[in-house]
Amino acid sequence: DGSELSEVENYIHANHKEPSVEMFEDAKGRNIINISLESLQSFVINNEMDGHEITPFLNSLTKDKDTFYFDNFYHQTGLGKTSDAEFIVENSIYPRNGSAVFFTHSGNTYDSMSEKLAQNGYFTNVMHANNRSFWNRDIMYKALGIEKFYDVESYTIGEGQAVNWGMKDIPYFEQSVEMMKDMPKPFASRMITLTNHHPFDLDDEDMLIPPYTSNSKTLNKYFQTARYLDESIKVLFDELKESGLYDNSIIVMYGDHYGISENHNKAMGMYLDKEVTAFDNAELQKVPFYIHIPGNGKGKVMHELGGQMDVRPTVLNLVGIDTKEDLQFGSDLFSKEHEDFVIFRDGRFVTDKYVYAHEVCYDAETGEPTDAELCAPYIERASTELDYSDTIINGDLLRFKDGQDDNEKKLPEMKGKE
Ligand code: GP9
Ligand code: MN
Repeated sequence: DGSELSEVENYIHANHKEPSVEMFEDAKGRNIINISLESLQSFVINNEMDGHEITPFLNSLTKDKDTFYFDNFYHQTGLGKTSDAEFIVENSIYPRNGSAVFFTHSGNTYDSMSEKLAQNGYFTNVMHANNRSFWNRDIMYKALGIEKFYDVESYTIGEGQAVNWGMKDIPYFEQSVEMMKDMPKPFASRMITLTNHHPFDLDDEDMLIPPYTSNSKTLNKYFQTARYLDESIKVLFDELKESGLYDNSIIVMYGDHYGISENHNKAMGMYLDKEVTAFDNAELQKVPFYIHIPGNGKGKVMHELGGQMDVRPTVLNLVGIDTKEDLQFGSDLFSKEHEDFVIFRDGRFVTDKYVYAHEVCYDAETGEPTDAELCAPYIERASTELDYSDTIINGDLLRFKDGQDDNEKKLPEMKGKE
């Protein structure tokens, strides 16, 4: 039954944060272009590798008057990687521990951002040049109420336009903007990049900077593919301006998960010029988060501590859609009440004062272990929140939520390929 639901609802409503009055509706009516930046971690932003800027375009955005750049933002994914990030951004609910929720719970009822946008007149879609069944996306997107999936068959991959896992990001963005021109307006497109993916292979002509030199081939190549991803975003912005879509759109970008695992701590330590501890590994889970609103003028670097869970409420509030009654664990990053507390899927967490990793409580300022008691209340809250989230997924509780019982009928029909 739905009795578990009311307990979870009470917890979530007690933690609700009011949207920021200054930002609510700032992007109302505009197209939403939400980009998953494959494997992009924050340590490359505003940084250099052997004197080479790694992400010049994304760096310039951090100083742009129309851009909010969040430099204290974490991914919250588990084994489902890209798909977990998609799940979080759509639902503001934690993915599952030890398995990919896209595979295990694609039959559930959800109250996704896409569904909410569709109900508010947006044409919702995902653009990703891979097979539609990868990560069980074709099935899960139906459950998320996404109206159309532009998969690999929507793209033409010409000579030299594929590398590594598939279509290169630059031609992918070029062809995607062509398709956007024909979409009903306003549209909400989630775009998933691919080139900056392990093992970070690139054609010579796309290497815009040399590799790093360390004992990790992976890290060495990562800087080059990150540089390529950056270039592709610049191309996207140029194409959007050329197509006339730019002024009436907002561009949201998030790193989906880490690209460099703890297996490369030694090489990473060489690059960062320090020994990489469990504290540093937690800090390295920071991924870039950008909200670009052409003409807005209020842009700045935001130090608010947040995570992927916050994307749904933040973006919906920006376009003037309230999420007060929704079952979500994140909150609006622009809200004055937003709390500095980010829980990772594996139980680690970060607050403004502490970082908890591998059962050690660290002082966030010094990175040194501190009194375990100081982390205790947060450990409790982190486990409660993760449990509530699991309860929602395992019990398919959203089907009991008001107005969701006839979900099946309300969902827009999945549109097939043209
Ligand atoms: C595949 C792409 C990569 O379609 O999203 O997935 P990942 O391995 O990063 O989860
Ligand atoms: Mn990924």
